[in-house]
Amino acid sequence: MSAPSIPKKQWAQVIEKTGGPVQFKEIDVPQPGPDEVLINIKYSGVCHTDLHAVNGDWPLPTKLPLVGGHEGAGVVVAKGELVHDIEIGDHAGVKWINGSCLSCDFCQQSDEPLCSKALLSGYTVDGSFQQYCIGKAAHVARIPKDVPLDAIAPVLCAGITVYKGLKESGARPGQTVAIVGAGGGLGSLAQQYAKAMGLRTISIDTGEDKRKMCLEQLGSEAFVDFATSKNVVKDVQAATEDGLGPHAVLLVAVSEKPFQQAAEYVRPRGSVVCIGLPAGAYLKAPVFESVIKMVQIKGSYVGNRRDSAEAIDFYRRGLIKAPFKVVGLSELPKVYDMMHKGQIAGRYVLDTSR
Ligand code: 8ID
Ligand code: ZN
Repeated sequence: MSAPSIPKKQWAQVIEKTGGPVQFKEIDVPQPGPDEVLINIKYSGVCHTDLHAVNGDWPLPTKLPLVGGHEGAGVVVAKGELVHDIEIGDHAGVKWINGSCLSCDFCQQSDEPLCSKALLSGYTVDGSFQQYCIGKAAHVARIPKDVPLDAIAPVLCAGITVYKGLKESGARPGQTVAIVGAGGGLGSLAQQYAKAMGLRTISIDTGEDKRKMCLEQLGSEAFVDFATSKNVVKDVQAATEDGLGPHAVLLVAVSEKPFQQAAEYVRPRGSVVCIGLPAGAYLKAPVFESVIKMVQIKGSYVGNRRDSAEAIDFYRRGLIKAPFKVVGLSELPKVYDMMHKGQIAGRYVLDTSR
């Protein structure tokens, strides 16, 4: 294949300072280092993490100026001289873990997200809200050519993260998982991965659109509306066949309250997996019930390279169908606005050509 021509300038969404605004403007196309590839991003999903980064919600500073985005799918257009296992023309994805040291205790055991030197796409290094993005070759996701780049984009963070979270939950086929924040990006994919893994799901979120999507499109057996329910704990338990509560809870909501409720409705010996990262939030659980019910509470953070490849393969095999809407890269501020208001059912994906 002849080398593609790479422009000097490109369009990107950039913040100059924490709090925004996000500016759609022309910036330089970066050049890959020896162990890096340059990916011509075609589509990028918008994750709530990107909005946390704009707002400065977390106790970890971002780089500035910053190009956000970490669900970027596209085509490799250049590579450094040390890169031998991915070729120009291959399809590849920029995920949250852009790179890691590959030699620390955690990297050696395939726990790359725990590497203290991990580079975070759209946070500590520029991400996928631009037409040309750099990724460390060891970490970019390999995307088979028969997989559509728009649909796979949300899998690159949301899909990998919920797939890993479901594995961490220990729930087994036939058991029930409550998905809290089920109507959002992670939540919608969580229902599909759970179903593909033989798990049953109860969805918790709010509004008619999200109820319909969860029950009619994504395969949940029950929906509890946290805004209208008089007693979420009772309603979630009542949604399980024997009334004892779900075997696991996946917390992907962006508010603190559900992080304080889950241990109350989870089934004895069940697990509560915390994934969502609401600003300044604390976990709370009654010690007495948690002890006598032998409840496990844990965190789960994206996934390693193997989890990423597996999550993509679930999609490739036709097991994952979650709704997404495509809009232009220029429309990112509108997407953030809807996300902030909780108005997005599923995921928005940005087309970087407009
Ligand atoms: O590796 C990780 N742990 C990881 C990876 C990726 C994303 C963590 N995250 C974090 C994000 O930073 C964010 O904090 O997961 C969270 C969810 O990301 P998202 O799915 O991209 O957000 P969304 O699409 O806005 O969906 C959030 C949903 O939560 C619902 C909202 O209605 C929305 O549908 N929700 C809220 I806000 N409060 C709720 C409540 N009390 C609730 N659902 C149920 N009960
Ligand atoms: Zn994300």
